[in-house]
Amino acid sequence: MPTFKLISHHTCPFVQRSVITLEAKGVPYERIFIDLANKPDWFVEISPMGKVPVLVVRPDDESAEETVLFESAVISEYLDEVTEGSMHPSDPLAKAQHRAMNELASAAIGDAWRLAMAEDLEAAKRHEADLRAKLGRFEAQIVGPMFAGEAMNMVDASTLPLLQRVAWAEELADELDAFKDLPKVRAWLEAGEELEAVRRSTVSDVRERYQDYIRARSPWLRGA
Ligand SMILES: N[C@@H](CCC(=O)N[C@@H](CS)C(=O)NCC(=O)O)C(=O)O
Repeated sequence: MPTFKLISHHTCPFVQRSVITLEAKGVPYERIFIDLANKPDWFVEISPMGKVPVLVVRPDDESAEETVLFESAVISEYLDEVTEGSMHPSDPLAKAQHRAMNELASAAIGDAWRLAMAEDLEAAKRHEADLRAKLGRFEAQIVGPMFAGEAMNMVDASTLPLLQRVAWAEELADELDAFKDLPKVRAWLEAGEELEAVRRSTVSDVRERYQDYIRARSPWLRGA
């Protein structure tokens, strides 16, 4: 088995996806945190998009070179393939549907970010509406307690970091409730946060760090 080094940021939901996958698969890894506001030169050199996560894969064979992977979906797919079991359904059509939902979750992370960075409540509500349209698609498909039933899969790993950040952002604004009338999504988040792989996937103060970050940039939010 190769060894893995994950280049991370404390609050990044895309990084958290990779960590959940590593944790769920029980794969040992080293985690390096960087400051995205002041990216180290070595990171700029290895990261083609200048974004985290980046997974550095060091092969067993010491004479072979390290490989750098970027993009959270690609990293998760690779980790899933080189480890025991799969976090995808075996049926090709179901697998394709799950991958499509992962894409939807990525787009929703964009909505959640725009919501958190909105300059006023009106703008936040617009982004929340975009987000809720996507969450409604999940609501219609969730089996419970996880997306596809009892076992955690890749859609859970891709989407729970999004749901956590929506909840953390909206704790700062009583007027927002992205989970209103979406009981399955809400229950999914609650059940997901109990999972060991999810609990271990962030630093312990991630919620405070995330809220501090958005408070500093969106002064209309409570407590800013
Ligand atoms: N599509 C990418 C998105 C990753 C991403 O946007 N990461 C953010 C942090 S959450 C980043 O590194 N931003 C730094 C920058 O854009 O300069 C993925 O899925 O890995």
